[in-house]
Amino acid sequence: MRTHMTALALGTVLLLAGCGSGQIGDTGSGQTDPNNKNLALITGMRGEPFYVSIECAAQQEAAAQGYQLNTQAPEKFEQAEQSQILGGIVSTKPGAVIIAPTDDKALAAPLQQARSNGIQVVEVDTALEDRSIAVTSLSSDNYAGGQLAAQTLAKLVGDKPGSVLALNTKAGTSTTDERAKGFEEEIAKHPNLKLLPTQYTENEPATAAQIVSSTLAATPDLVGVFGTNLNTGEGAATALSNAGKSGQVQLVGFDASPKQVDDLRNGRVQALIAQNPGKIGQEGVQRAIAAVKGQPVERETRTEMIAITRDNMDQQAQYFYKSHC
Ligand code: T6T
Repeated sequence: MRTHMTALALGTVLLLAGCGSGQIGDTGSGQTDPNNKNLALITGMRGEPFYVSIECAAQQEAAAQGYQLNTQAPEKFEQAEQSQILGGIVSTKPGAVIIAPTDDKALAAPLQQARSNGIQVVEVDTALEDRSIAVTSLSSDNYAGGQLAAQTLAKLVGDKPGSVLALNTKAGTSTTDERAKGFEEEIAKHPNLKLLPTQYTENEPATAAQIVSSTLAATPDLVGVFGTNLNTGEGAATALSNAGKSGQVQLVGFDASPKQVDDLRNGRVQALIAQNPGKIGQEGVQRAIAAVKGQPVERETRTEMIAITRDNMDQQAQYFYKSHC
């Protein structure tokens, strides 16, 4: 089920209420020991504030419930290293693995193997294309987030005609692919805005910066940029600032890292679509424990997002991400 979006005037909060599918996930046929108190969390990238915020909340929840949580992450947002980490964790036989898969296909086989070994699979943030492997998935409604970004950008640009650019991360990243799609479909409703072909940055801020610099040079009527996640947004802000274009080309980012929040405050970014990673981490652990115990868990849950601008940022500090617990 898609969440309902309430769009208010720019400068006020745009909130997407969390909501679920109502369906119950399948815990699989492998034997899970209901008394297993060991859980694992594998995020998409070590030290990155979105995932740090998930980790902090997940650790807190696991400790409160008397569970051990082994947290690991690849150095880069990269499926080969993440699969290796998963292999090591499966051999320690936790009751559940809570994971943000870095690729919507490549992680399917190792996660299916985990499931066959009686390990419950809980997806947080990103998800596999194959919906039959995880017992439950918790994430923002990323398509709606992309639409919200487009609406926010369109309001910032106003009637001015011009081109807009979306920066995606790596093809096969379920979240940013959905954000880019929502953005593209919503921008199409604004006849003054011409959408340039979406560009992939491999999730590297430096690549995002290069793409924005070359787009600025080739597209004199560029009026807006959407960074579909933290790294693309941070890179875009750097490039616009280096070119002296901050505030002339409107930049809407996704996420709310300390750097993105600073950029919003100092006018290098005009709006951020913030997620609620703390809730995703906390509920991810709660779902994992329920699944280990054989209790029913909702198959899909969407958590809220919020559009933050300089005008309302001080009231929304609870949405800012953490760089350490
Ligand atoms: O935007 C988040 C996350 O939702 C996405 O799946 C990957 O990128 C981030 O971790 C931010 O870098």
